[in-house]
Amino acid sequence: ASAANGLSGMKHEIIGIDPGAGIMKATEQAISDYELEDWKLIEGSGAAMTAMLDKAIKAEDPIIITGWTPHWMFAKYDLKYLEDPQKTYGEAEEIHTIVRQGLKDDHPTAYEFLDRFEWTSDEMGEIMTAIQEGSDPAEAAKTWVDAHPERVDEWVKDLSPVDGDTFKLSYVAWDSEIASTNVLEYVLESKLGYDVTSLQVEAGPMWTGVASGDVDASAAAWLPLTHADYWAEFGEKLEDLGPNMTGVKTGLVVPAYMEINSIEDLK
Ligand code: PBE
Repeated sequence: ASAANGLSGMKHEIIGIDPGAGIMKATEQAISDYELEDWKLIEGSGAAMTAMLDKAIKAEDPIIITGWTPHWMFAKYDLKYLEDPQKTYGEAEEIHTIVRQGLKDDHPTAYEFLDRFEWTSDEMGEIMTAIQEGSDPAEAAKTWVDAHPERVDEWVKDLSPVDGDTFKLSYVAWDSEIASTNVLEYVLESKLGYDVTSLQVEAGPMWTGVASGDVDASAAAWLPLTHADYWAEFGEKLEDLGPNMTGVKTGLVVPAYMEINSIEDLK
């Protein structure tokens, strides 16, 4: 693997995901901040990106991807974030739960549950790994919820269940958000009596849906940086229930066998 560990002979491509993802905007910003004009950010999807990562690692080829934590790929492969001395990918990122205006009056039980909902990246990681190993997402969420009654009780204790009220969640098909949304759906249905529809959409429509009131809630708002543009556009038109997870991160990620350590090394 002569060319494998450095950058020589490597196509100057960063393997990205869906164009609406905040990490794509941050990566365009990184290309500008670090003067990487000869690098190209490739659009795709989370699934295509992890498929390419798997293939590269099996061949010990060099690869640079847009990555984030929590994600099962860090458990499966030996990976590292490239240092980001300019902090283009921000610091102290969090995942927030956002809800439509008026939700508190219309669905007080769901509102209170969503307001209490918070968990850790390790907890989410258990579900992500189960899904990656072949479990159906709804089944993986159910298994996790059933195995963690004390945690779930913190979220639903003393709330009055409803009788089949309909409720709409929206999310993007990022692995982290597939896990969280399936947990919310299962708890809302099995513990609180709602009839839930989870709409899989692009990032823009996810924010627009909650802002317009077409969707009740989403647990997939990455703030303050990753979704800063969406927040600037829609923040006033919805309610932010605060973080459901802290200490999350985004950046450029490479296999540990690569000899570069910083985004600056791409120049
Ligand atoms: N992500 C995962 C999303 C937020 C969740 C980092 C890919 C994004 O970049 O918008």
